[in-house]
Amino acid sequence: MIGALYVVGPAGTGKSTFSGSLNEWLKRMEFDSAIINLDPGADYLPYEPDFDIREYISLDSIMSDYNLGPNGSQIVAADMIVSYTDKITEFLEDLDDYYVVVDTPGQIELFTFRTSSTEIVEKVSGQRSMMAYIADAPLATYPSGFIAQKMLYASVFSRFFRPMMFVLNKIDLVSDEDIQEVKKWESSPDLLNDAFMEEKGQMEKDYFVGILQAFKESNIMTKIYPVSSRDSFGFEDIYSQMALYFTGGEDNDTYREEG
Ligand SMILES: Nc1nc2c(ncn2[C@@H]2O[C@H](COP(=O)(O)OP(=O)(O)OP(=O)(O)O)[C@@H](O)[C@H]2O)c(=O)[nH]1
Ligand SMILES: [Mg+2]
Repeated sequence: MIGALYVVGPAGTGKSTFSGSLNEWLKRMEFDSAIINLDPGADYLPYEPDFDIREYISLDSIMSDYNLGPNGSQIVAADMIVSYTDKITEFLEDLDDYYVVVDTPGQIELFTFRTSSTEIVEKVSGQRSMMAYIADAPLATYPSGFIAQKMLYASVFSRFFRPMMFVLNKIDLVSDEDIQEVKKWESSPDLLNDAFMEEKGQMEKDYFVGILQAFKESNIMTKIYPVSSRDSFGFEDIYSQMALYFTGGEDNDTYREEG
């Protein structure tokens, strides 16, 4: 395996769609790519997984075996994933030249906030691991929505300490002007400050100045990756970042332009 990209984020932001589209895009560019589903609770996936945790973990069986409701069984299921990491590494054994995309459980807490998740990443791909945090573009066009998602991104980073991309998904639902605006906030916290004050008013000032200071000092504002997983748009930059990290850029200009 060249490297694994773990796709994380809140429920419904498009993790599975992004995972499937990225896998397809990599294949279209003639890279070897495989996709792993680590969501035991997925009823439907918008792609055909090459490795599927649902073959080993069944939510229905957990519910009846442990007498649990849907939320409790999701947590047990998430915690069981770590017992199957040897199956995943077995699956990866022959995939030397592959990029691997890993779709994670629906709710962010089931992966990011379980103790076993860092162990899963370590066992499956160790240093060859990166994360893509999938944010919701329509929410990010509000300063408060952007900040809230950045804070969640920071909390994912705190857990895994791996290279991460802040992916703004569903950009087909927002205007180009809005995307440019979000990009400006990312590059200039002072503009974000002004936008936030306009949205929320001066009353929040003390809170926000502190948060912004933390963002600045922790270098959490770096770059955003706008994509539409629905329209398969924006994946060149995602790939470039993966190639840069995993291969030092060696692979970087070998993909062929589409069209
Ligand atoms: N318009 C638009 N819709 C999208 C995009 N990506 C995903 N969606 C839609 O968003 C909804 C949720 O997508 P999923 O890929 O299932 O999201 P998820 O984060 O995997 O969701 P859970 O695993 O259930 O938490 C679906 O209706 C997708 O079709 C996109 O780029 N644009
Ligand atoms: Mg999903």
